[in-house]
Amino acid sequence: MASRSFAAVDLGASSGRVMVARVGEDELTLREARRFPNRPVRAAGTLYWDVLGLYGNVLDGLRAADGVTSIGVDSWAVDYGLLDSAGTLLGNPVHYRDARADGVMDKVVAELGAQALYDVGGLQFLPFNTVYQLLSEPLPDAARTLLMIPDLLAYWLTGETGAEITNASTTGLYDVRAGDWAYALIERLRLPKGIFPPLRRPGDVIGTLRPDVAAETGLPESLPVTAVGSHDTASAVLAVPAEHDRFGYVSCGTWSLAGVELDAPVLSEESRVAGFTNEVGVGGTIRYLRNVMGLWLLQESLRTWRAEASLPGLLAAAEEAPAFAALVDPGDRAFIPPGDMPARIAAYCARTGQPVPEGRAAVVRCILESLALGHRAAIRDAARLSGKPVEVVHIVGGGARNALLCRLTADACGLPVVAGPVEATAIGNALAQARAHGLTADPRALVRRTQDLTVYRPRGDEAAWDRAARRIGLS
Ligand code: LFR
Repeated sequence: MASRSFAAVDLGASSGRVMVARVGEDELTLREARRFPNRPVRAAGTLYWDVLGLYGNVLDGLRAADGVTSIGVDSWAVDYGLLDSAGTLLGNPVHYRDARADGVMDKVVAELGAQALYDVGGLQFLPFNTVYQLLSEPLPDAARTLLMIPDLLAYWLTGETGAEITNASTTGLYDVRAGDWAYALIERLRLPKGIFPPLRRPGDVIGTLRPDVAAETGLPESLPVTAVGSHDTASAVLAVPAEHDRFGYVSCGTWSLAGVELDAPVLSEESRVAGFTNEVGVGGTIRYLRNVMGLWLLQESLRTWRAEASLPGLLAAAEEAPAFAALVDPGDRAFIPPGDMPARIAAYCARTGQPVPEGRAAVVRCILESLALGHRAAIRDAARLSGKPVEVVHIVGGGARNALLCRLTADACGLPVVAGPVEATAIGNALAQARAHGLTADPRALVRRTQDLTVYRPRGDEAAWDRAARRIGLS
């Protein structure tokens, strides 16, 4: 394929961007057309995504993306909008960190049985999975179509509805073995079957721009919107610059999604109890991984301290702070909602008989060591439960920029860590489009050849990490 440009619309939990990627058989460069904050809004007690604000920013970004061959959209998973019969959005999409689904998962599990649910969807039990959000309140009578967030944006761009499978696989209502909506489960839960739109796969052309969108962005009406791994993590995993298949990965941003790539799901009881998910990847793979709380712990601490600007200084101070003074289990559900994170960390430490971290550097050290332990446990458990050997760990996404976290992860895992690319999600988004439009190069080899990567080698002291992991009940 001769070099072409692709617009990658990538919405993360804390920021969104429209990137223009130039892709050829031996070329991959990125230009940022627009970057914007993603600020959830609490109104009348409910936490919402500002989805129209995000879409407005996407249109502004596309206006600065002339000359592209296609557009792809990805975002975080599990959240959705509902359309009425005229295609109008009913209500504002609710943020997965809202409390509305609290307690729903436990009720559904009590009624249907955890293993029965896992056997169908293969999904880890997170209280905010789409299925529990949908069951948390009566659906509006007028609801006719459910669209996941990237599918909603693609609908606004093209007028076409559908459900891209990597994101559908995070709903809990997708049958991971059959590769279709889990209609029997949907019926048992008394959800209306008709709201789940036809599935589409990365590489499928969704449609071309609506005339009003073309007029507003200055892009041609004939421009296709191509389905990508619309779940951001699926796009990020496609961009892991692995050399062979014996790798683990951490897609590290607001969440750390840590695990391995498989050809088939692992649906055993042991896997369920260990908290593993079998999300669909690009190219029919399975992303076998666990959600580790991620940089959210740090982001919410900085927000509490109103100290966003002082991160570099805090990381330098954390590097000097005493090791293993206090540790938290980064999978603890108490850390999910927004709010005072340092207070929750202090409460965790007090509850578990550890010294409460004194000062910001100590809190940051605690967070980063705890995340490194979370990465280690997820990768080791994933390898053990799937039988897939892991010889190297790739960290992609914003966390690849955090040298201390990468180094601690290498030490904790006792394996080399390859960090980068930072914009893995946008790159994976663009590469899925490029493949659909004629690229023949292996995407991972192309990322490896063209992007800046940093290698961190483990510095020994495995016994200390083993002891630390045991303190918070991790492997
Ligand atoms: C990461 C991510 C995770 C998903 C979480 C909630 O951005 O998409 O994969 O579990 O957000 O949607």
